[in-house]
Amino acid sequence: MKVAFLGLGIMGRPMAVNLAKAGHEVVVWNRTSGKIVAGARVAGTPAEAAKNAEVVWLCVADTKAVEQVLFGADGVESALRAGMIIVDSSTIAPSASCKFAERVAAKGAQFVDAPVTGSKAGAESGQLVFIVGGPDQAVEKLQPLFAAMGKKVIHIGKTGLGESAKLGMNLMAAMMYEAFAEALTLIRKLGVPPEKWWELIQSAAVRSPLIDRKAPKVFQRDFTPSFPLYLMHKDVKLILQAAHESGAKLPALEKVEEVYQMTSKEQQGLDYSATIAVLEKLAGL
Ligand code: NA7
Repeated sequence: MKVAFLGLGIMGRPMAVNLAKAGHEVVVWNRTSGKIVAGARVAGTPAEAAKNAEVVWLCVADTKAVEQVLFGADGVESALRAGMIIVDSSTIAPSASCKFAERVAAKGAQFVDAPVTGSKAGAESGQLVFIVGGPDQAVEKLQPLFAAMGKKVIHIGKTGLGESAKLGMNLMAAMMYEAFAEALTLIRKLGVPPEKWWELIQSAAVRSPLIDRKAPKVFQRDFTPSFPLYLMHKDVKLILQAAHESGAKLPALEKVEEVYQMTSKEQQGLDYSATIAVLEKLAGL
């Protein structure tokens, strides 16, 4: 298929690489120039990338970035045609996805929200899970592209529900990591050897694949970003916004957000596991 891929960050670039590898005709664009993808042509603007595309796939930082790429200067909007499908793998506000879908539909194109889980490693190995909201027939047409980048597609329902489901999942990720980080801080203060404690966690019901991935790096003080702190903070704020809009109350997540607020500017680009440094500082460790 002819695909324009917009946004070549930690997630977007390997996704575009896998599309090109699978034989699709890929044109890429990134806000900051200089990023290339083997087998893909580089376009100068989102509009140019989208010009002859059947599918325009976005993976950019946040709601504002999606709006700019779609509707800003030289955005995709001017290239929209009937039958075109816009797919957004960025994690953004579900209510914004619905608004973008309406604007895109005014030009006869369709919008599918398809945020992902699987992190950097999943994007590189083509093992992402797509969490999808949008019309059945558009989602069906995208199957060969999903297959090139991922191992599973969960079609949750109508537009916006992919993002809503992703926010529910990331709420758990932020809180599960916070639980681990607070527990590790406490046991160190109490004098429990961390390696003995980790042995216990590995044998207990609280064990989780998420913490299994994060903990060894935390023990090595390796905060190389797999999921950058600034993006998890963005998601925590999106979750609180969605809670506000829907009338849900999330008192524990509000507290977690306070921890994110205490992170330094230097920590923003590190993995979100670096939030443990805030707890360590508060504990005098
Ligand atoms: P990264 O690695 O931080 O990459 C972010 C990408 O978004 C990168 O290509 C940025 O371009 C692009 N970006 C950021 N702001 C804009 C604006 N305003 N306009 C156009 N492009 C922009 O993030 P990930 O790849 O880990 O994550 C991407 C999404 O998936 C995000 O929503 C996550 O929560 C999930 P740059 O190179 O900085 O010019």
